[in-house]
Amino acid sequence: MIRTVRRLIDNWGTNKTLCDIGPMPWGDGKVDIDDLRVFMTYYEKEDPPAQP
Ligand SMILES: [Ca+2]
Repeated sequence: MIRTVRRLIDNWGTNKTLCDIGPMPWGDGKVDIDDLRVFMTYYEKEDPPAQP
């Protein structure tokens, strides 16, 4: 997860399609906060907070 965020930040502001996932569904041609937001949405779905 950290590695993916790192890659996103490394490519911040570029047009790397690999990291360009937001806005959904096809991205907008640049790596920015929308992509981080989409990624976080996926992450929360895959790994929800631990139950008490
Ligand atoms: Ca984007």
